[in-house]
Amino acid sequence: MSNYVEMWKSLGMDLESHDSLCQVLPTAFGDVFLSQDNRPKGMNFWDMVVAEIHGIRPAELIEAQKQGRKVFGTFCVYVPDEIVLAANGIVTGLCGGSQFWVPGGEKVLPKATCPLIKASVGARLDRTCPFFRIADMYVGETTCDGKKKAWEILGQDVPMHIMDLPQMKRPQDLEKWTLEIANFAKVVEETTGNKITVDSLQAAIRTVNEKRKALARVYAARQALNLPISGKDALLVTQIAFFDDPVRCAQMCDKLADELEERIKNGVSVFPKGTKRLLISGTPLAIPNWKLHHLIETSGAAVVCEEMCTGTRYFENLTDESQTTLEGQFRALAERYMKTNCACFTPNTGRIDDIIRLVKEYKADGVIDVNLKFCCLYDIEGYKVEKALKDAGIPVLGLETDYTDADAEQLRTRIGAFVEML
Ligand code: BJ8
Repeated sequence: MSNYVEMWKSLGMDLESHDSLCQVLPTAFGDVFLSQDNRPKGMNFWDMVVAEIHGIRPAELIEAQKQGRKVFGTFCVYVPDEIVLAANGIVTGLCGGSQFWVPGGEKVLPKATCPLIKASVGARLDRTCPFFRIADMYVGETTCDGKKKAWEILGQDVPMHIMDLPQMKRPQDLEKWTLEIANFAKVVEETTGNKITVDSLQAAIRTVNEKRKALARVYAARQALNLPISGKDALLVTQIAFFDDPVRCAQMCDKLADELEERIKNGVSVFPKGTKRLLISGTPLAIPNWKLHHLIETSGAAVVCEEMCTGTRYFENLTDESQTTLEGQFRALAERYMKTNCACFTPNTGRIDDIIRLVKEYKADGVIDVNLKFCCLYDIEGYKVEKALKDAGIPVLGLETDYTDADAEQLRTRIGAFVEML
């Protein structure tokens, strides 16, 4: 990634510190991904993207900014990309998934904060992530308490817009979210200088729907009994989807899905017959958090689905494309996004229904319900999730972890025992 030094300098990044991150990433990626046998050829694209993760896409974003486009950094799957695209803006995910950034976050946040939040704040304050430097505006949301308060620190020297997400799903909450989306549209129009029209929003809704359909095709291939792709590779596809251009993302996912469907026809599997199939539910796994998938897939099991925001919560449900007024489109977007079941909602029984449905669809032998340390929302909801799964006769293992490797061996033992029991 050394070709990008001048670009990083111009972004005001801390090059020395950033260098140490660049040094560890290729080894980690090699150990986790390139060590796998018989990977789909289509994964070459994602390997290339990761090899240049702080280079290729940031360079594209800077180029787009030179053409007058604005970049919006987001942290949650409830923020509607469609609104930004409709004003010719660009969306990039900003959630931090590396322990490398956590100490930087701990300088200003309590240690007892979820690692995703600490890493995101650390990446910004330590100036070691180009995406944080490039974004013209951050878009936060009122999901968990940790994020809400972190926005006040993150927004100190960058324009920050916060979407007030309802925490219940009553009719008045849908009304409120529709208004919140309409208000976001105004903010995006002001920031980009572009008007959102029925046509531009229609095109954006279609673009994002196509991306969701393509991701769904990749996931559908994981429902086959012979698994054409590992859980690690599928997770990587989803993680990169938060950063990539949505049209290219859909094209690459469709190409990969073609190959996976062909593999299924030809009986090609990346795991031996009889490998136990696990569904993972819980808090998101932001890039480069590959820890759990790697532990599972080197412990004799395969991950067949993620009921996570870096998984099905990202692409399930499409937005209605038939609306002909902006009001109707805002409402359609609100309806689509309110179908997502995050633990920040109460009650959130829809998530339990989702998990049980996904277990059947992906023919999972068991579920690992994972929680990022200090995420109370998913931790508390874990009680009901695990009870419902047990009641349905589905084996479940609850795990809590963070971004460090300190608990890796302990987790491996627990995962191994769970797989053995299945
Ligand atoms: S829709 S899961 S992306 S809020 S940051 S809640 S892990 S303590 S990320 Fe999320 Fe949107 Fe919900 Fe998905 Fe817990 Fe950490 Fe909070 Fe987190």
